[in-house]
Amino acid sequence: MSERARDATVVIIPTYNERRAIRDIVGRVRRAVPDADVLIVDDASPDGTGELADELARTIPRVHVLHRPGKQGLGAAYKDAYGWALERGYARLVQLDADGSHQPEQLPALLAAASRAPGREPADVVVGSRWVPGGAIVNWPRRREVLSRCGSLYSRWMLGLPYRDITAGYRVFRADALRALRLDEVHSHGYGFQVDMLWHAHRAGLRIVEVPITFVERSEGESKMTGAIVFEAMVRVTAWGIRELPRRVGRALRRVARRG
Ligand SMILES: Nc1nc2c(ncn2[C@@H]2O[C@H](COP(=O)(O)OP(=O)(O)OP(=O)(O)O)[C@@H](O)[C@H]2O)c(=O)[nH]1
Ligand SMILES: [Mg+2]
Repeated sequence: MSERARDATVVIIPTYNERRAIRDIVGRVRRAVPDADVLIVDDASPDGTGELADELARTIPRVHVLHRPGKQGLGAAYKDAYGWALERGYARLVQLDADGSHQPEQLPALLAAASRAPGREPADVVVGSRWVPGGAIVNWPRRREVLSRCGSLYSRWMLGLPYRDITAGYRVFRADALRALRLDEVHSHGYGFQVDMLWHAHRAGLRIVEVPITFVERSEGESKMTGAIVFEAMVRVTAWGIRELPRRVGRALRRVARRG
């Protein structure tokens, strides 16, 4: 591993049929964080995103491509990408959607929260959050906003998580922190994957910080969000919540006993 890689950041961009968006987003990432590498993780997109990604990797420095044999969901793509990045010794891993919803221009603020500063410990996990003060959404249909807010609220409540945006996909992980997680226990695919990761991180005692972002509705390509993805997340969060219940009740009782 080179000296550079030891303190380097890799921005992971999962793609499935994002041919119309990928060139623009890679350009924006390179401009916003010139020192960071980019890893495009493509699941054999039928629209040729993978071939375009290869061309970008040939022509733009520090752009890499990980090809996967077929569409197996966002969770599987991210886990492969984490493995790729940890093997190569990157210090920070960023998750960023290809569709422009996560603005690369806001990445320096997220990365700053993961760095040491006077009087502040670096966060292990930084979540680009729509639902903290200063966060915003642009052009999102009311139906999607309601779904997202309800998803976060439900997960907060079921799992007792103290964060606002639980399903957010714009995140920074410090590599050391990611290594401390049992990734083999994370099996969710769609939104559920983001909840699953945050819940694992929380239970591992990692320092999780939310930084406000402006989330922009995709302008190109098609959504991969399906009813099945929402259903998967709901079923899993409900099951985890029920499994966690005895522990939460135990903690609450101990708190009451200490006060009494
Ligand atoms: N490699 C890979 N990427 C995926 C897969 N599913 C979605 N993606 C990518 O993951 C990112 C998020 O997916 P989106 O379709 O934008 O899902 P979303 O953000 O929940 O919903 P919309 O923005 O409304 O479309 C995009 O960059 C997709 O191309 C998958 O199975 N494999
Ligand atoms: Mg999207």
